Amino acid sequence: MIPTKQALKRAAELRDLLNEHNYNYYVLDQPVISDAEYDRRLRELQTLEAEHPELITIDSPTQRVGAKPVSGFVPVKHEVPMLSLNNAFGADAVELFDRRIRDLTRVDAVEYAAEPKLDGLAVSLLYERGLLVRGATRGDGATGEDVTQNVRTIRCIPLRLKGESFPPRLEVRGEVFMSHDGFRLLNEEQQRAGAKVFVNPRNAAAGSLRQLDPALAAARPLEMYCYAVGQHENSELPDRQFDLLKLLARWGLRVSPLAEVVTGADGCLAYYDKLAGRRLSLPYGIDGVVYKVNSLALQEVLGNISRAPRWALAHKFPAQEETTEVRGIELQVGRTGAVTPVARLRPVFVGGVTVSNATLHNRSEIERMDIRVGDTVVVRRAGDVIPEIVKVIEQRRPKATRRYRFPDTCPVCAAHIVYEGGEGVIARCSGGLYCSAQRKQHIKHFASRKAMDIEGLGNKIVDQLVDTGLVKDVADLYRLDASAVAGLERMAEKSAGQLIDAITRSRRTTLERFLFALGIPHVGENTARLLATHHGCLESVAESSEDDLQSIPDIGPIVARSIHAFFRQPHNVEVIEKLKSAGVSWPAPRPGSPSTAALPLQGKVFVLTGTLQSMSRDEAASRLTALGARVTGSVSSRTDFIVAGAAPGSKFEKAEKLGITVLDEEGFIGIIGKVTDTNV
Ligand code: JCF
Repeated sequence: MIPTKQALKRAAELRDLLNEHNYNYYVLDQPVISDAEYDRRLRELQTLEAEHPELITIDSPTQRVGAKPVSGFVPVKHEVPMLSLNNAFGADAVELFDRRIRDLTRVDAVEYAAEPKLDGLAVSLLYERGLLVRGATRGDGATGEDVTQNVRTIRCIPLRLKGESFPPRLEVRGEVFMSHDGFRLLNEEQQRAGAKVFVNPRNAAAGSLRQLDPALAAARPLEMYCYAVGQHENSELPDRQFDLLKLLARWGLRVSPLAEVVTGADGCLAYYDKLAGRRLSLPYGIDGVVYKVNSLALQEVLGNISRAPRWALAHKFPAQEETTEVRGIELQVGRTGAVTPVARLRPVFVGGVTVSNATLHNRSEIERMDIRVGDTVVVRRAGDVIPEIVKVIEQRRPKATRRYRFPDTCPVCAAHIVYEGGEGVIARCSGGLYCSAQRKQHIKHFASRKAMDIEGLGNKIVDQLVDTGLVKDVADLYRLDASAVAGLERMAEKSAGQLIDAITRSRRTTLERFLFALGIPHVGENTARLLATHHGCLESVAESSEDDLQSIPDIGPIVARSIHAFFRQPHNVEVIEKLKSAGVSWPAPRPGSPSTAALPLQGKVFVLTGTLQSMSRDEAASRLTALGARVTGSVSSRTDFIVAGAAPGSKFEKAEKLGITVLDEEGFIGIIGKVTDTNV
């Protein structure tokens, strides 16, 4: 059947509409029509095309998927080689890069186009008369593979360029990658289907692009940011890299919204710091930033050395994953008896520090991953998190290894280990304070900065004090004399005297510090502060019923039960009495100070981020809690205020996203000052 004029017109309309929607949705991330409407229009076009196959065009949105599986990929020779980038790992290398460019170009302050370096793979797109005709991988830079069918399935890649001003033949280059969410969903799907699970988003993106069946590739959540032009015909390009990016965006191609123009090495380094701070809150992985001399004329002057341009530099973040060997698996016994397995590693530099230990979390984690002594493993350290083992490289497992067996008894005191929690994941030594490991941790906690703040009472000294029997409980600290301490290994007389002075000074404390120092399970600094402000004196806390305790906002049944039980344990009462008779004391409550009266910031939830000029974060938290507010570590929809000091972190961005009130330091002081003046 010959299509009517009307059918022709309608098909063109639908194509434009659907392509426009695709652009709004996948390139701009701003959909303007609903998914349902999109699906309706797509079905209408599919019906039309089924009736009149001659209406099908190469840029029809129905033609993204549907190509037949192939048996291999055809090589593609890159007319203009696809260059790689020189890497830099520190500020010195960036300064050297900028100095060379200044020397070679005689320009004083060089402008750079800076952008994030995506952790994906480089791809070339060829457009002829605005239509996507070929997609190719980088390969070795000279020859890649034709992956057109798979590239066509990537929704943010236009099948037809927008506008008219594009060159008749245009090669665009960029990075194809997978977002963290896309990667997670894909792996969940793969796991359900019993298929291969990918190690990281980069491998998943590379594997997806090299899928032989485009229908499978279509289901992979790939994305792309474009950053360069390769071959192009009969046209003038802008004379700056940044303007080129803007032009690519006008043609409907996706470019990074984080690209910026900066000046000199300082500008580059400031950009690097900014991106490093945002790295973990971005929805996709970046492994550094890229600087390119902004002027294309200067780029020409500078040229390439071997296969990398002299005018560009990849400034890499420290690697977050490295491989190393497991030298041993040891168990650590914490203050409350929790037994945590720890891997001792051959030290490696990862995430900016040298890592020689990684947490193994718990028994089921070791069993799940089957981590063995002698294994080669991938360790990961992202941001400030504790290093952990991501996976075992089984191909590199030596012959004579054995499965790790979690013991039944505490490695320190030989008491039985009991398992708690849903799947018995928490292992706990049942030895209590008879276990010297628990006793040591308890003493370390007691002496720590936010507790009794005994300067100089470090891990090594506590270990010796307990091992020699000089200290059996925290009260014994106040009976130590300088000559006994000076007898410890590597303890000079002077530092022994200083330690005794620090212990003496710690006798004068506050109720909240003392309550925190006691190490009552589930009582952190916040709860200790609440107890101190609501009760005013230790006796009142100790005598409270569980119900009384629960009447304090933010104290729930588990915490109340733990506090109540603590003060009914004879050993604890005895140690508290010993501490008091050794002279540990705190100011009596001010008459008329609030006990259970409503506080001005009662019920308000605050999050602190960044550095404050006028006080430490601890002090800010202390002031807030004293006014009845709760201070938490992470931003959620329940957060009322976020206080952002200098250089705030990702919490700030999250708060902005959630529309939470952000206070700067002045605003914060205003609030605590005002309520302090009028209400307390
Ligand atoms: O994001 C990237 N991985 C990336 C790679 C960004 C760029 O601007 C690049 C690149 C590789 C080569 N530019 C070149 C010239």
